[in-house]
Amino acid sequence: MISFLRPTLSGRTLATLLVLLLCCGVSLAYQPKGYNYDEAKVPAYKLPDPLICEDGSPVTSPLQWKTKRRPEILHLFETEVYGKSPARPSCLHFEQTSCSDEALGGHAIRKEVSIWLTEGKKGPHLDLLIYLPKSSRPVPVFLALNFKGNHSISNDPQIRLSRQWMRSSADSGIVDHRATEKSRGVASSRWPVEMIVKRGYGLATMYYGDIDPDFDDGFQNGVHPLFYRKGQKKPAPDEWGSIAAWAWGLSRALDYLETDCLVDARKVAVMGHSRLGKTALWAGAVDERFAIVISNDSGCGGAALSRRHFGETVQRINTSFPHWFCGNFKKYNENESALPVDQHELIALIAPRPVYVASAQEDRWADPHGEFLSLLHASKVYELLGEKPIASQEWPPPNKPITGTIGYHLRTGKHDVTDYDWNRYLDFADLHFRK
Ligand code: GTR
Repeated sequence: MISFLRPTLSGRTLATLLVLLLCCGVSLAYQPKGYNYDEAKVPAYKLPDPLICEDGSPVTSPLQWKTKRRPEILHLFETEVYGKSPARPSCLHFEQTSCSDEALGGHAIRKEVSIWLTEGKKGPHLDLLIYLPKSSRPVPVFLALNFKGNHSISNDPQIRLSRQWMRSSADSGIVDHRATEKSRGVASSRWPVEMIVKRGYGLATMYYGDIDPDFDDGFQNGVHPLFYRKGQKKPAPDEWGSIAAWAWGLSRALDYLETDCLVDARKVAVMGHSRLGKTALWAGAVDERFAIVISNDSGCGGAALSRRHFGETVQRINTSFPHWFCGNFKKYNENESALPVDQHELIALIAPRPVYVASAQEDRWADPHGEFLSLLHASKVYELLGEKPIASQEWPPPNKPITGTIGYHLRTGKHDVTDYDWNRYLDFADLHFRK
């Protein structure tokens, strides 16, 4: 019996068991036990008021917001949450590595551009992939980071295969941390390139691991070491973690887009999903050149209010992903009420520019209701700046989008980016870019 079981277990059964275990691990990771998913158990909390200055004085004019309160909030997020990022490097330069006007069956232009961060061609560089509709005028563009390499967003065989470190995944054709030909198009369901181009928009994307590979290596790889002072070995507690670095990379992509005469760089919408949704929000807060900011299922450390302690918590995110935020953020593990800011003030930093937050009904780990409440509590800053507050005080039912300067929807389904989401973002961009 034993000798019969042994070979069976070490063969196919073992493989199946392993796959089952991994699957369980993956789904559990998105709704782990021991966290609150019950609205009735959300603790009582008091949010910091975005319109009361640190010295206790109220903000009563747009000028006061701009010159006093906004810088205060930005500084707190920089030093306590995401960490301060360096300025644009003076030797930043761009190199177009491919261009075709035969993309998408001849309907689009496809370009690849390398963004070099240091002089010459040494050191890390970021590879930007761009699809543009053929147009007689510069076009508005969605800019978004991707999780699995530029080649993963489409089956287009001309896209350069990423050579960067990636999380291994047999399903996605990523072997020994490197992409293979099998990984072409694996993320295409999240990237409706044709739909975007058909509606008159460009899409620019780059692999987030070009900026900083997403694992905790003490900030030895990626862009961080380029900026260390003499003798510095890792960022100080108030200096950039990985999210801030990814956001910094988005600004460098915008630096390039500003030089591309086919692009209307005053109309760039920065968008991101999940950890990259947190990143898009931070990019939009820091860099006011982004005209629209879109967060898809960004959750804890993104659009969701930390003080609600619903789903993922500050402690949990700092433990699972110690490299995402700055060192100082760890002070708030199980201590959210001590945070000098909450995430509605991240939204407020984007004001008066249009902002869109999307949640998914089954994505309770990301606290969909808390994502909506951030918009609601940021509304008074929009009003102060002459824009309309969010159009509904009530959390809307699924698939009933709210639009205006502040957009929101709760989609049915799980943590993902779907055509439903993209259609709403395109409608939102039409509303603001085509007026
Ligand atoms: C989860 C994490 C979330 C979210 C997500 C993602 O594991 O807890 O905060 O960012 O990953 O980025 O896919």
